[in-house]
Amino acid sequence: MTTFAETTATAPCDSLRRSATQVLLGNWTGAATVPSRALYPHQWSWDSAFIAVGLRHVSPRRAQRELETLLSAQWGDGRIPHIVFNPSVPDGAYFPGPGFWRSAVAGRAAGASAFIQTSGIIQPPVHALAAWLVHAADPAESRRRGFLPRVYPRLAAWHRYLGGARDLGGGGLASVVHPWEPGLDNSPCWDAALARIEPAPFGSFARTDLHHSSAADRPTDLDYARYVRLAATYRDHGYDDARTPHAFAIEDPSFNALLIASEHALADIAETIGADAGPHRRRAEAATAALVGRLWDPVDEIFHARDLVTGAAIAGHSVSGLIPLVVPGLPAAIAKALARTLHGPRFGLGRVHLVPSYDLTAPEFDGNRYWRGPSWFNTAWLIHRGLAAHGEEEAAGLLREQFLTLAHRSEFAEYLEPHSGDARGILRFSWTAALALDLLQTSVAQGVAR
Ligand code: 9WN
Repeated sequence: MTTFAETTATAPCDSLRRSATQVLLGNWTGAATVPSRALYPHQWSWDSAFIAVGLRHVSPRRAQRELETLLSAQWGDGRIPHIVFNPSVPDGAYFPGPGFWRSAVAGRAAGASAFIQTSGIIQPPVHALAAWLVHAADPAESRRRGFLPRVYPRLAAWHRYLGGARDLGGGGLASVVHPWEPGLDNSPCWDAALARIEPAPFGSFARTDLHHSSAADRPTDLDYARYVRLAATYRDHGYDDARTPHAFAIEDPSFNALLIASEHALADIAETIGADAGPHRRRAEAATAALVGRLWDPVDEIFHARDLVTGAAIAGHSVSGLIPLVVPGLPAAIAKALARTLHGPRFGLGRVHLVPSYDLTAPEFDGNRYWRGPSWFNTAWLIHRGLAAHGEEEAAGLLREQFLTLAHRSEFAEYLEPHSGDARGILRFSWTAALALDLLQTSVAQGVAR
């Protein structure tokens, strides 16, 4: 095993900046950025938010465009779909494509666009935070283009959807209804809930991901059969949250933490454009209390997801449970406890590369397979941000240095095996490049607010 100390030499900034910018320019389609030309040839929701955070350092105008392209596909009920399909890419290039989701027809009652084809599920709400950071990169250009007044109503409608139709548990948190929604698709945390789902017949769908990535790094066929069943059931109920018999309904800590961080950003946006910030601040405070009240585990010192079908907390220790560090009003004692967990045996900060997506000591840990152990760059960026905001400068600095070195060395890999730091998934992955650009600009000493 290579130790982290042996492999980190600070990446040369100019070369890193140049190659990260090239990745983003290469993945730009004219109106948005694809996560990867081959594996993910459309626009993804939370990817675009992370991409905009990095693009703002290259072109604030293009970063605005990235977010506005995504928001133009928003549904009438407020949801921002997790994929916006590029009509010039053939349907068979990605599974499940537009022919599976049939958004214009199946989503009509929920207000899906008749013209822009999208999926019907969602991803974590990082968008208001991204919009605020994009504005902050060049406030004069943002004001000149009326960026914030244009995106504010759409972002507010998105948050209303999450706080309304998606509060399936009635406790003030948003729920996810498909493992693709929290963005951590095959986390071991979803195993028990997924086991309840009748898989779709194996011959009824054809995966395209295995044409571009190793099968050992990806979810299994059985996972996919269950993903397909859940998505088809939602679609066949018109993507109507009240009508769908949700067999998978989970309150995820990371999803809700990002909603809270974005609600604070929405309050900042409201203040800037002369709208009423009060309701956003109050919602952020109430959701923080709900997050702590419903998902915090003071014994394990981590946030655990809650399965709404059984009503029970999900015992696994996932990186998702550390991401509430990004919540500005998180009680200081909880932030300290999360930092302890991060340094402990389950996540091994400083002894492995970045932050593993799942508990290193658990039998289900798999350092190669997607969200069952590998370290991802977006979660490292979020945790870095949270650590810096809560005064954990040393840990934040360590994570930042690791991030920049590994992003460069891995050619902007999608994810890494945490022990070796070797690249997994695909290379030239957009959010890895974008967030490297952001970290190059943001030192711990400067703080992370801008
Ligand atoms: C399904 C695009 C997306 C990320 C997700 C990641 C992966 C898709 C897939 O890729 O999910 O949405 O096909 O596996 O898990 O977080 O947004 O990069």
